[in-house]
Amino acid sequence: MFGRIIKTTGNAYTVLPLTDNKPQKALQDALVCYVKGNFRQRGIRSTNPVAIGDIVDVEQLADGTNWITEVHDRQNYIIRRSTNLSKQSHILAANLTRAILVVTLYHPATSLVFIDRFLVTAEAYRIPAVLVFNKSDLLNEQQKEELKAVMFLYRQLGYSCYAVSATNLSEEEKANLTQNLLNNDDIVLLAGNSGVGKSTLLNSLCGENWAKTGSISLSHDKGMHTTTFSEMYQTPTGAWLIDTPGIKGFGVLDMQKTEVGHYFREIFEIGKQCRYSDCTHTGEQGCKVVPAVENHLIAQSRYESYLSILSDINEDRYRR
Ligand SMILES: Nc1nc2c(ncn2[C@@H]2O[C@H](COP(=O)(O)OP(=O)(O)OP(=O)(O)O)[C@@H](O)[C@H]2O)c(=O)[nH]1
Ligand SMILES: [Mg+2]
Ligand SMILES: [Zn+2]
Repeated sequence: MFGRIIKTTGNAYTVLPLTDNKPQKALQDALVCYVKGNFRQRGIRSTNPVAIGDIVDVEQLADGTNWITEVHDRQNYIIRRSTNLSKQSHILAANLTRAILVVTLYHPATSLVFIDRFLVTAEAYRIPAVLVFNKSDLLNEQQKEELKAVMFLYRQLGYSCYAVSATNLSEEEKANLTQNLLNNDDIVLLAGNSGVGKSTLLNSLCGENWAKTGSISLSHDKGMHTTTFSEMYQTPTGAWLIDTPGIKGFGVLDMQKTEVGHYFREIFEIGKQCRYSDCTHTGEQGCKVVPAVENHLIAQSRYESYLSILSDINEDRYRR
């Protein structure tokens, strides 16, 4: 039997059988499966050998237990380091149609560096990413202006942006999000910091209170890590939405210094005119990127995110 991983909990995986690569959609046919302790995915070192969204082969034993024997080649995946410098990597999800990064500028505050690091990884693995700015109901006038500016920045770069309030999504907003992001059979990741409202948004879009939601710590203005495992749920249009546990840092993985600029769309465009093709845009002669930052053609925040990824890579080299 083969199927798609629709839920991961520690070492148990729920697999939905597939026929001709299409989900059968009969959730009662889903099997709880395990992997052997020595199971390793070739080529990728990660803390989870099997990720949500993976297509796997399952062996069903006579004693009633089900074992994952093979992970099929991944179309794509989102991978990160748990902390910027750790060697441990974690595959968030695989075989995605697109990724939605849920962001709140306040309560809790998502940093622009976090947004950019996520977008860079999505670019590197060719996964279309969109930004959903949640909790717009909590913003004051000044914060609303800030949100507009941030959305303007990312829209200019070509990323679709939505400002919503997941606890109070209008029918029109629901229809708009569904039409643009949740077509039949799409597999769509919801990612973001803890407490930004991923599970709340999922429940609104699925029309059911399937995913558990939590509260925000009053003293720290941070989420409480309510969702502890990844699970995908089907929307009324037949798309699949993946709820994931909130993540703190987003370490970018396996990138050469000269490659990082390829995944910042505007740095890539302007960087084509630098004198040297291996320019890292950090003070080389004939670099066109640094002057573009000075002239506000490239946002300061984006350049800072770029430098922060470069510095992780430098740091790594130093440690080796
Ligand atoms: N005011 C307001 N509160 C919201 C909104 N969306 C979510 N919340 C609240 O924010 C809190 C956290 O929401 P969750 O959906 O649990 O957040 P999460 O991103 O799934 O968090 P983790 O599972 O910890 O990663 C809950 O108390 C929600 O009711 C919103 O649009 N406006
Ligand atoms: Mg959650
Ligand atoms: Zn340059």
